Amino acid sequence: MRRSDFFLPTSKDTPADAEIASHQLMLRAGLVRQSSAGIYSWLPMGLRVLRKIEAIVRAEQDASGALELLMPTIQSADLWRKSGRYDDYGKEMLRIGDRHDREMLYGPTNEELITDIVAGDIHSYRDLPKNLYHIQWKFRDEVRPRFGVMRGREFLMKDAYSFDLDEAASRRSYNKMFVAYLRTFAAMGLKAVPMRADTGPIGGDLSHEFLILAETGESAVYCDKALLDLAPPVAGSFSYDDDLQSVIDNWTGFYTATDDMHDAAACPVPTNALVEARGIEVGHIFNFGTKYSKPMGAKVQGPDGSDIFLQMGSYGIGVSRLVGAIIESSHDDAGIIWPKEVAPFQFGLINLKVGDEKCDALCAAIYATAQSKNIDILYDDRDERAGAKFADMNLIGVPWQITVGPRGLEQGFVELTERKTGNKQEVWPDMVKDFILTYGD
Ligand code: 5CA
Repeated sequence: MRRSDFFLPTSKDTPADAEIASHQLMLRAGLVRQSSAGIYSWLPMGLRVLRKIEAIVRAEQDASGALELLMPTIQSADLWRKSGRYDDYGKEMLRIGDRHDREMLYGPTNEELITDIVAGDIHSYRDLPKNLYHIQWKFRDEVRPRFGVMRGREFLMKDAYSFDLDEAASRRSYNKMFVAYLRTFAAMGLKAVPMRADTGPIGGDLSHEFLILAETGESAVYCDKALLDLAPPVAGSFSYDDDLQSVIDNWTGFYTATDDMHDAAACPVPTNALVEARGIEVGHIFNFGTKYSKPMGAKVQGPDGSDIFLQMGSYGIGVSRLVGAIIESSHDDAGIIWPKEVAPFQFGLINLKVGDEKCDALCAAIYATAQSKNIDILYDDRDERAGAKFADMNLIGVPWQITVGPRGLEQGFVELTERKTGNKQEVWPDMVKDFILTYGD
């Protein structure tokens, strides 16, 4: 992408209404614009990142055997009356009347809708297990939307719903998602900590939250340092056909606690092995038996011909929240530092002297090289001061910067800078091209 063709409104000024780094940087780096409280438009740069995160989530869900579908954002109130949650949800639910005065709502989650679909179309134990997911916008009329996309009112969630014949099978479905979540966050370059959690309005008695650690996290957490050193299960080392209980036991065998649970005097972990941090909840999984299947009539005929209500679980990932959470855990004073797995562009090409024949020609060649391999590159071809171009490239956080200027070229080199470390190397142009051509191999 040529910067001159792109829509990337960046700014040097810290927006007054943004309290935390990720929110400030998302506005300054031109990722989002607020349209009303807790509701955002995703500009082209922000959308690129959102799509990358979505793609990683989708790939890991698919690998675990979950099936993607797409349910609507607007749901009927009647469905929620069946489960009893229409009244329970209170003011957090956005209620809408259609032209026939039918009561509708903007879905805050989808347990009712998916259970209704399954109740209508799955009738035999032979059709189980099933895990169905979608990646869809949700609306929750949060009392205090804040921190930009981290606690929005409209937000993008991946939500999966498992249906099984009995509790043991339902537990296996839960375990699969647990492992898929460990892999999903690792694939984004993140370290996520699973913690036993409350179930709140979703219900059930088995639940885990996945937190990523960052100073501005909403919850204070304590955990055994050893948990942070665990490597997530890699392909080949496990199979989704196994019950995976030993993997889960390994991950949940460490001490973790939230602020209110933690008692320093009674803590089993010695102080020097205890991590005290703050966390951002990026995922939450639940197992709740027949809480929805019973009232919504989701049952199958079992092997002996009797009716059996389905055992269910639901599994959420905050896709739009992750954009903020990743920035929160990966930035510096100059701007965002994207992990390459989710970066909107892998390379930023800076032409220090637009109009100089040699600079223009080499930049065009480097740009073409990246394009030939479908590697995302942002070419800053604007006639701007060098300082402004560097500041912008640091702000938007592209992993590698390639700087082409007349002085370097006279001696035959260009500069390659790693955003994360700031390490600079002077290299021959052909080496840059080779680096691009072998990038990610
Ligand atoms: N039905 C269940 C699982 S599918 C559910 O709704 N779980 S949840 O309430 O925990 O939400 C799932 C994830 O969505 C959370 O872990 C969080 O990452 C994200 N999320 C929840 N509320 C918001 C919000 N207001 N803004 C941004 N992300 C949110």
